[in-house]
Parts: sequence; C-alpha cells; structure tokens
Amino acid sequence: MAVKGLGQLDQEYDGSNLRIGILHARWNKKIIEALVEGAKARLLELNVKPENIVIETVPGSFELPYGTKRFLEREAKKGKPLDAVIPIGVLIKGSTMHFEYICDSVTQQLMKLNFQLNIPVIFGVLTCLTDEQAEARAGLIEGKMHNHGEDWGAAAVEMATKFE
Ligand code: RBF
Repeated sequence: MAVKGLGQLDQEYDGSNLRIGILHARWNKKIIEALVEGAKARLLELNVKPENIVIETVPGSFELPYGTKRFLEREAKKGKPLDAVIPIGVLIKGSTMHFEYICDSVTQQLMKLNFQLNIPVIFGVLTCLTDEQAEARAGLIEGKMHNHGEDWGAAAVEMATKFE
C-alpha cells in the first residue's frame, strides 16, 4: 500500500534559526485546531524555538492569501521577518459551487505568493468532500490517517533551510 504523507525527511533539518508564521482560518475550528497543533509540534521537533512560531488568524480560507502577504509585511516591519508561512484552512464541500471557486482561487494565489514574496508558502489547505475526510486528515479519527499539519511543519523547515 502506498504511504501517504511526508513520512521521513530526506535529511536532518534544523529549524533553530528560523521564524515561522502559522496563519489559520477560523472556519471548521476543531479541525483547524488539530492541524495547527500538528504543525506546531513538528516545528518544535525540528528545533524551531517556541518564541519563533508566530500564530495569526483570518476569518476563512478565502482570506488566507491576502492575509499571508500582510502577515509577512507586518512581521518584517517589526524587524522580525518570517522565513516561511504555513497558511492553514479547511474547506468542506457544500451544496453550491462555492467550494470549487474558493479551492481553486486560494490554491492558485498561495502558489503565486511563493514567487511574489520569495519565501516558502506551504499549502496547508484541506479541500475535502466531507467532514469525515477532513477529520481523518487532521488525525482526529483513531487509526485512520495522520495529522497533515505535521507534514506542513516539516515542509516549512525543509524549504526554509534547504537552499541556503
Ligand atoms: N471558509 C473556510 O475556511 N472553509 C469553508 O468550508 C468555508 N465555507 C464557506 C461556505 C460559504 C457558503 C461561505 C459564504 C463562506 C465559506 N467560508 C469558508 C468562508 C470564506 O472562506 C470567507 O471567509 C468568507 O466568504 C468571507 O470572505
């Protein structure tokens, strides 16, 4: 069976000199909280200092791209620039086309931000057809799947250090 998720990293990464932002939406709160905790736990495991994990929120996933840009600008202005941002959102399909439009536009904008901001912007957005799919991917269903937030934390440290 294929192993889904990041699994082992290809080498040891050390996040001790990094400052990482987590920007999360507030929709689907329980799932979001689990994903944020997963991302934080992995950042700490990879030596990111607790004081260098900066958490901010936006209302919903639609706000993640613009929020990411402003978050980065604000932290830079304070003289404490971020080395990577993990935008986290949970989109769950409803009965209209809303889901498709938000998934598509948010994904495209987050991808573009990597190049515009020139720091790693991780794709921490779940795009799920059901609540159960989202809960499983946040590690909330015993024995089903792992918490994808952990992968996002690891991806942030790898991407912020690998090309130095
Ligand atoms: N935001 C999310 O992060 N996840 C969702 O599943 C979600 N579903 C929405 C469904 C509808 C019908 C609407 C109107 C908004 C939804 N939002 C969701 C909020 C959206 O991302 C944004 O915060 C608001 O539309 C305000 O710009």
